[in-house]
Amino acid sequence: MNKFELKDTAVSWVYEAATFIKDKMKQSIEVDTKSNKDDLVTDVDEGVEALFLEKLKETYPEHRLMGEEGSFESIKDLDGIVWILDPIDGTINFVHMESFFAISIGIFKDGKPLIGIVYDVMKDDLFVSVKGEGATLNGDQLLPHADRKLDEAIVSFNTGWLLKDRRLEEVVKHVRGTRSYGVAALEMAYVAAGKLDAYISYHLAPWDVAGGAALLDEVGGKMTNVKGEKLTFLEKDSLFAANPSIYDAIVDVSGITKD
Ligand code: 2AM
Ligand code: CA
Ligand code: CA
Ligand code: CA
Repeated sequence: MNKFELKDTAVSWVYEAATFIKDKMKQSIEVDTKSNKDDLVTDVDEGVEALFLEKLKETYPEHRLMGEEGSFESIKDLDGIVWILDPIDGTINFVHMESFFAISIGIFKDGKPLIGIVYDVMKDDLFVSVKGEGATLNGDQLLPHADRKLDEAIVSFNTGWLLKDRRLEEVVKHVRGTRSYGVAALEMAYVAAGKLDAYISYHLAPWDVAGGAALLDEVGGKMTNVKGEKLTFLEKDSLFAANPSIYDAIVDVSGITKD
């Protein structure tokens, strides 16, 4: 199996899933909560995951799926090829704003990213990476990160994390601006594309980060958890993804990753 063919197939399924999502948006969407009031799921999230399960069974029966809406339960390791799927990343945005949500896929081979896809469905922005081939946005090659000074940086995180870790106040004070989009995969893609300079979260799952991590790997982005440790892509964890030229500066002013 050729990595370019695999990428083309995955992209075609993402477009099919996006058409399904947009059709459902014209009808009615069933919204449920999972663990708490900000943990939403809809029948559309589940429908997209079912679409990928079906496609994989037909086309690549030896590949495994780790999706947010249930298929993750059978995945205990990342041996062989594993598709790590967030069928809709940014479900709160999907339900409330009908925009700013993404389909995110990281196709991993023996625990390492092979292909990354993050698709902003309503904006029609497609971020794709193939290992060793770099990353693209709508077909245009993403450039390696330009050097950035902290006082010219835009950093993204959910404002609620300030309540959990007051050290983020130092980040807010030292950067040009902060943003909060509520869609981790897209925020990581924006860091990969240099539209944002860093993204921080204290609670994400493998499917939130796998697609974005594949993109970031291909442009030389720096990515750890907020303790400065490597991500495993098997457990829930925090995330600190950054243009490598400001990662250390954020650590220096705030102390995150220390202790
Ligand atoms: P989701 O929309 O797929 O659930 C919101 O800031 C970001 O964090 C989204 O990418 C969201 O993914 C993710 N997230 C992870 N765990 C979450 C949770 N328990 N509740 C809400 N969002 C969560
Ligand atoms: Ca969710
Ligand atoms: Ca998600
Ligand atoms: Ca999701």
